Amino acid sequence: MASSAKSSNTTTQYDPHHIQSITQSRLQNNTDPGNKNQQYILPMFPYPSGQFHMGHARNYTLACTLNQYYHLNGHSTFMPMGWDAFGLPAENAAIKHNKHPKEWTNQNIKQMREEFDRLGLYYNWNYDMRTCEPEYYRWQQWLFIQMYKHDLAYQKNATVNWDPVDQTVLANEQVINGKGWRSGATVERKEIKQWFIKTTAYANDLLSGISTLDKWPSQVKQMQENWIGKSQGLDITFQVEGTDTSVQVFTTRGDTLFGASAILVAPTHPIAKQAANDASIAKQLKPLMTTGVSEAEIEKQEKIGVALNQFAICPISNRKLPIWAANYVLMDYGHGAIMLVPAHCERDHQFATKYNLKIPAVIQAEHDYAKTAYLTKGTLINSGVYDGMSSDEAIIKISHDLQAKNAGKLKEEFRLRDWGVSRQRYWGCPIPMIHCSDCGIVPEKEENLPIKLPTDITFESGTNILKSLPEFLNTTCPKCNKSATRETDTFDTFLDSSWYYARFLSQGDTHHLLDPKLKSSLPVDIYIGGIEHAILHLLYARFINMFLHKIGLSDTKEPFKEMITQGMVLKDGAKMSKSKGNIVTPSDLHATYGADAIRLFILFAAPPTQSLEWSDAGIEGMHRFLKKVHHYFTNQAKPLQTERPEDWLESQKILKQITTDYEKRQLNTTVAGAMKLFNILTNSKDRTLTHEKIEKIFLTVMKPIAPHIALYCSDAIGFEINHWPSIDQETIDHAQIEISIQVNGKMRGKVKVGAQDSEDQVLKAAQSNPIVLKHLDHKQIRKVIFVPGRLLNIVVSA
Ligand code: ANZ
Ligand code: ZN
Repeated sequence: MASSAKSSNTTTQYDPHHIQSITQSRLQNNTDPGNKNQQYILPMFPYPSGQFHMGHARNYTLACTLNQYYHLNGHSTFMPMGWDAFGLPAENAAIKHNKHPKEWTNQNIKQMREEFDRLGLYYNWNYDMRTCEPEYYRWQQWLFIQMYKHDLAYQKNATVNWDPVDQTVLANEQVINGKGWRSGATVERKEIKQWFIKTTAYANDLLSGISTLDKWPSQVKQMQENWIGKSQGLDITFQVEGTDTSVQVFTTRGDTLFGASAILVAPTHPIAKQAANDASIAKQLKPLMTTGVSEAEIEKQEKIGVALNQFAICPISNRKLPIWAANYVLMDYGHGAIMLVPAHCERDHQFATKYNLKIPAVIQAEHDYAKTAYLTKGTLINSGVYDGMSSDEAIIKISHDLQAKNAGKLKEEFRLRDWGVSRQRYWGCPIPMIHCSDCGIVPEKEENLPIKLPTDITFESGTNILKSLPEFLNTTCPKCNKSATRETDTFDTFLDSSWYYARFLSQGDTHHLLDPKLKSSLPVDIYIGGIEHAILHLLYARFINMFLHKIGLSDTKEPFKEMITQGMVLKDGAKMSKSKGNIVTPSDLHATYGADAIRLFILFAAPPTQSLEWSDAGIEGMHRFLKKVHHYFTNQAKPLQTERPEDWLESQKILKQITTDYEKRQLNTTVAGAMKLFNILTNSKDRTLTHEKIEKIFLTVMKPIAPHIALYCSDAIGFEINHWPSIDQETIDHAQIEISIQVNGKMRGKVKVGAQDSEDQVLKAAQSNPIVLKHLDHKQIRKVIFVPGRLLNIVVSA
């Protein structure tokens, strides 16, 4: 506070809740979409679990702060919020508490919405959207039918995790150490018909698009790239001895063909199924299937196999290789079959060791093959005409030789699989497909959408509810009008969240998924969310947007121009979570400190992308700072009619830095900058005209980070915050500063120069200083060391 003449204002206590109540109504600055010069700012919408945690508070504060910043810079902003409202937790809660999932969900939404308001997180609630409402999922059904018509959706048999006790399909994360999470039963693999979206059709686009995402974190781009996982390799076809069938393998190491000592197929490969006609083989195959289907799960488990008593013939060497089924061969990668090369692949080495298969080495190396595989490429040995070639030469030569025999070729393979979107669950969007005994699969007529999820249900029947509801199940075929049945699977909730950013723009529109007038509002300008969504969610959203682009609903291929991945919130170094019992809830903090202190702490404690360590002292500190701000602005002295140029210069340098930090999304240092501005004010003995101007700058830069107090204090001094302050670059450029001059490391004087002056200009100024000149003594300058803003050291020869 300015210490000269105290004003006559009576000192009031800092009361954040009171301040919030009188400023709140003026903080909403969101507009409708479609405005010129608009920023579409979107934090990932939440799953309405009912628990509003610090991670939410962080995500939604970051977005709000950027929103206010852009608003002050003359942009209109669109920042909607909605709810990712379908999914398993609601269904589980429904079973547990005997409550309808919708009731549970809506109650949670209500609670969480209150938290948003309490924390001053002002979203455009006119666009509130819930994925469990028919007006939302109608367009999802429509979208799926368009994908089906474009040959991007299909049904096929796929292996799922099956809980034999609960008689239900389990998601990978519901399989814990090979057991069902609820029943504890050993999980089996089971094949059922499921719906897929053909993400692989866009594999190359998804990969090449990554290079256009220059405002995405490189880490996230790398994760996307790895997930798509393009591999260069060879397809090789082996004849099955004594039959006219063949088995195809995909290998990235065609150079090791002569090191193959068996062919392994997946337990559900046609050859294994055929062999299972023999009851004893069928029995042996069973244990290969009693494990989860996720790659991570498969990687962990012991590698086991069964000899199928058949042989494959190598197309190049004509060697006979035994065919086995093995649990670690995935049916849906490559061709569901591999050549076993124990000497050069670690998994294969383990397998061969267990079953006493040969380990022929074909790459030259000093290596103990009894212990491990040798993985590096090199020079071929024991490989007939290919001996002496490098691995890469051999791959090319072998591919030519295979091609000549029509037994293989070079092949690009993607790790990316098609996206399984079927869930055998009630609480999800019904898949709008009909099964007719005459016409097969027929999409529902678009005019009949939405296919509503029946709401009058009970969970007693346990398994698939939709199957047990004749009103839902029975319908007529849209093609032939005969009686037919509906698909009873519902969509994976990842589909719900893969296009919501587009729908927000047209929320409530009953004619279009996205009004053509609004499609230029895509892409989202700034998308903010947790790193845990770096792979699947972003990939699915990118895929769907590429499809929207294809059918003319989006102007761009990519949905999100800039991506900010926020770090985790930690306490004592561990993730803040209910299971660890180290939760600090925003609502508890709010009761004590109010919204502004929480927002300030969240922003100040760490850069957005790094993890944030919770600290009680930290929030206390913010609270104290706000108290001082409140006190300063509610106890104002009349300004002295003088200026303080040095304080003005300082304020301009800080303002410039804050502005740069906003552009770099370094929101933590913008808070530090605001505090420095405040220090200029409180460190000054007098309140001058200069300080009056700095006060306004301070309150303006506070508005995005602590909006309530900023408005309250600006009211107190009769100032209206309405645009970002322009930087007085003149003053910064023409500022004079003192630079210390050394000769051979010894201080010889100071010179006044321009703050922006170059090394040469400072050297000239130094050379016109008589004392410095004396010490230079016409000697030759050997080196000049310049520390801008501080020092110039001239090194001369002795
Ligand atoms: C022979 C070989 C020799 C292999 C060697 C590797 C090293 P990426 O790079 O991820 O594409 N593979 C192929 N299909 C498979 C399936 N369905 N399930 C499990 N494994 C499969 O991996 C390609 C390699 O993964 C292929 O190259 C194959 O093993 C294995 F020294 O073939 B390789
Ligand atoms: Zn029909």
